[in-house]
Amino acid sequence: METPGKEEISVEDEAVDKTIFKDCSNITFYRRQKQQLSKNNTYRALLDTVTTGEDSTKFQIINEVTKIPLLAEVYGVERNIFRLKINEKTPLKPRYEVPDVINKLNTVRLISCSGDTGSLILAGGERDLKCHIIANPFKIELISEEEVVISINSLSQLYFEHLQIPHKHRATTEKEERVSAGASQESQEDLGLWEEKFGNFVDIKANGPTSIGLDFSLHGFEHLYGIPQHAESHRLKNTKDGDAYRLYNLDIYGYQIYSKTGIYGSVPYLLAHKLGRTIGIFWLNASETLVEVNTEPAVEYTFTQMGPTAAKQKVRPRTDVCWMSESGIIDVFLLTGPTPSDVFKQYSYLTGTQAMPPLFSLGYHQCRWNYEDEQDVKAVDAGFDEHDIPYDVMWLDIEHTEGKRYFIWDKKRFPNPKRMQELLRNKKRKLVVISDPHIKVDPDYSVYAKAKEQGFFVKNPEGGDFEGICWPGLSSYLDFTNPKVREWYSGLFAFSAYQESTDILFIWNDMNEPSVFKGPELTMQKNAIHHGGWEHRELHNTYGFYQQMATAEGLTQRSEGKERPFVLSRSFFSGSQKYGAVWTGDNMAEWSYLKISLPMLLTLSITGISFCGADVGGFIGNPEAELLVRWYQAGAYQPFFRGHATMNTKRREPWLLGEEHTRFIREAIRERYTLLPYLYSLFYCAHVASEPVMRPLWVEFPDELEAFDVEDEYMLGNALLVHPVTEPRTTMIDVFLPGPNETWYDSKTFAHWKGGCTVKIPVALETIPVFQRGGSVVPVKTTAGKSTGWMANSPFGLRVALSTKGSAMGELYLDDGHSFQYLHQKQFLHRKFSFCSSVLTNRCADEKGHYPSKCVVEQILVLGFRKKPTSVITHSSDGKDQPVAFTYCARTCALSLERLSLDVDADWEVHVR
Ligand code: NBV
Repeated sequence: METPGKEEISVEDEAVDKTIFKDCSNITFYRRQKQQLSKNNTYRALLDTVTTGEDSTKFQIINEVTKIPLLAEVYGVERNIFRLKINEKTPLKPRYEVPDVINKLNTVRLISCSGDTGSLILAGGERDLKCHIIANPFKIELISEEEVVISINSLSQLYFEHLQIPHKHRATTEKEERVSAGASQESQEDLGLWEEKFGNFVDIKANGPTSIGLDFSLHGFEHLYGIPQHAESHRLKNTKDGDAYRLYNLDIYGYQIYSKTGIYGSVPYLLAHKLGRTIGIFWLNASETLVEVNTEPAVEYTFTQMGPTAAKQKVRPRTDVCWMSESGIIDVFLLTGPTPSDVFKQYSYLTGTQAMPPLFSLGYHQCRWNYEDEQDVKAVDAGFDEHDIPYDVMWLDIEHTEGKRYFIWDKKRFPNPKRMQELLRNKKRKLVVISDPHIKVDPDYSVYAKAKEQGFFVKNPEGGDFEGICWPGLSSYLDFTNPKVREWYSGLFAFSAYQESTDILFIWNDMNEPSVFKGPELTMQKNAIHHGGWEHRELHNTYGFYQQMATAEGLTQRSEGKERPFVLSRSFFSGSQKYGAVWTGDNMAEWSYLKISLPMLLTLSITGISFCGADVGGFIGNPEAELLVRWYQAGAYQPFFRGHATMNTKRREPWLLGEEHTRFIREAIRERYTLLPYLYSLFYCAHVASEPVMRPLWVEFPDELEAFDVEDEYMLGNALLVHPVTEPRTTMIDVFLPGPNETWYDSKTFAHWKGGCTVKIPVALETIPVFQRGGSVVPVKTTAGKSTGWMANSPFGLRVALSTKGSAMGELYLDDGHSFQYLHQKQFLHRKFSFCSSVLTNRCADEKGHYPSKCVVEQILVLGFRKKPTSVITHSSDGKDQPVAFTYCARTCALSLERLSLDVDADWEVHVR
């Protein structure tokens, strides 16, 4: 087997050596900022320079010591968003501004209202929002309803390193330079101005120091979330000195948990929530970034001299956030909410919504590094049928290629890829194969030769192609930041170009941080050069984003724009949601990793990336049978559901751990399949209305303080509360059921509780604690098929859970599950089910959509129906009434209607009397 890369890296059952990766103390721009900011660092806005244009208001700010001017621009953006840009007024050359992430925006003209002489007030937008610019010291306050919500630079952490004439072209001595960088104590080497050492690596900085930073005080807020990806709690923690959240995409095998180290992807966006308001801060920067968070809790002061009514005064809590980036400009969006759902819409207005996934991709995926050959694939595929376990997608890892030459099959292992795909197609299943961004240096490999010829690789500082070690051995890396490279790469997925690929084959982009085995921190050196002459340091965090973009485009194009792509990417950035799914990388087969997968996925979900999952079972190591079962149960209720394992682990296909465990895994996967109509409808909602599929409790219960810290349970949509079991040998769990006015129903036993309390639930190994919220209708399929393809025409069921008022509501979205016809031809069905005054109705929720369906609603379950009905009658739109049989259980208050035949796409009513 030709895998020279593995000599460089050992694939053990243990996490990788941590000394390979930096912490804040090794990051020189962090040290420079800390050192400089400890000194007097005031900036002053020059309000006599204010100019107001169509789009923005501009003014200069100067550093009181250096007197070098910066140019600030404030934009009002549609939907109550403010944008602040700060750049050098006259940079020696352009600084990097992140392209391709932000949608086309409509700006709102800001009107300047008079402030006092030392300030300027800008107003605009739909609501009572004002932007107050204070001249000296420079500060901006964002005011809503006469209250300051966010203040910017109130801690004077604005930091901006100006581009300088490089060393060799100027006469300044190193000493002068250190002084100008505020660095008289540390040597230039320590401060990494023009050169930075880490281990054996030297980063030569052609542009010198270019770091930027700014602080934000969030008034009244103490709950912050976001800035993935970290293996950390959902709520952001206070950072101590030297332990900031790092955003730097890195390949960390078996990453440590409860750590602020950056792993595979970065979304430089956080949300803050308090009673009555949610806001967001989106720091648009693709270079290495650090975020410090510090909450000053609310303090109570007592004034003894005053009268009794004023005896106590509470000072609001406040959280200070400081963003620091190695390079680029300050470009920040303030999302003013005020509700969580407003913030989600504001963010997706900027970066796009979740792509509508093909239905099959919401089924179960079976992966392993590696399914060895065609025989293996055939046997695993048959195993699912033999054991009556549904699955949709077989995955092939790097060993399916000829010597890690992506797009070329290893013909010894896979002599007839088309035949293999036909086998899967006949089973109505799909295949996903891996395609990494590194390209083997081999002139006989056509992908390499063509890319080389056209100059499509990232360059080294000397102008040659950058070469690094990865799976294929010596490799070059495609420069996906170049639109021409993306266009060409997309073309490689055409059926004519990708030999023996068919339309059931989809793609997995791995190692796209990018991972470079012998590189600094196992990634690309920062002075590698991209299209347009930009250094890698400027755009590192968007490398994987661009690869996924090009891959998704390629899959769409191969079908002439007709079929939805599916692309899983390990690395991501803001906006990656437009191109497919992401997962949490190389986790371990340990309970603690199962547990942390929940906050990790919740964080991704609220930062726009709904289609996310964690390797079920844990990638590294051998899960005990109980852990594997629990992981399947959790995964069944998460957006992307894939079992995966590294090489050297024992085989763990769902039927290998004994009859009982197989049964529980089968049940979990089957439950997932019955739930697909609900899940698919949630994805539609994420796609069109920006609502995350998986939601932390605070999103659904924003007025309930107790919900703000919960991360061991979550809502799937607005109807299901899921509390996966993440501890071994659990027999009882505490489940927090939010909302004093809510009713919750155990989805299996139908037991119910009033919300606003924590209940103890007994659990056996087969139990998945899932609770349906009173007032909801969840559409399901009544049985699971072999794969989603087999279920297209199978009947629906409705799970109606009544609120205390005896009502319920829910929606179903349906289309062909694979094409773009829902978009272009409005071929979809959007129905709304409501239960009110003992009548369940099925009505159209969106008249624009048409998609005739052969499916019927076969079962209806009504939970919380207080008394036994005397009759149940269905009433169709053609006026026909028909009595139907029912069963009623007085103990559980569950009414069940079976063997119905109500068209899912037609209006009807069910009257319960
Ligand atoms: O391609 C092999 C693996 C893959 O299975 C895994 O899911 C990725 O996260 N890949 C990483 C590279 C090697 C990891 C040691």
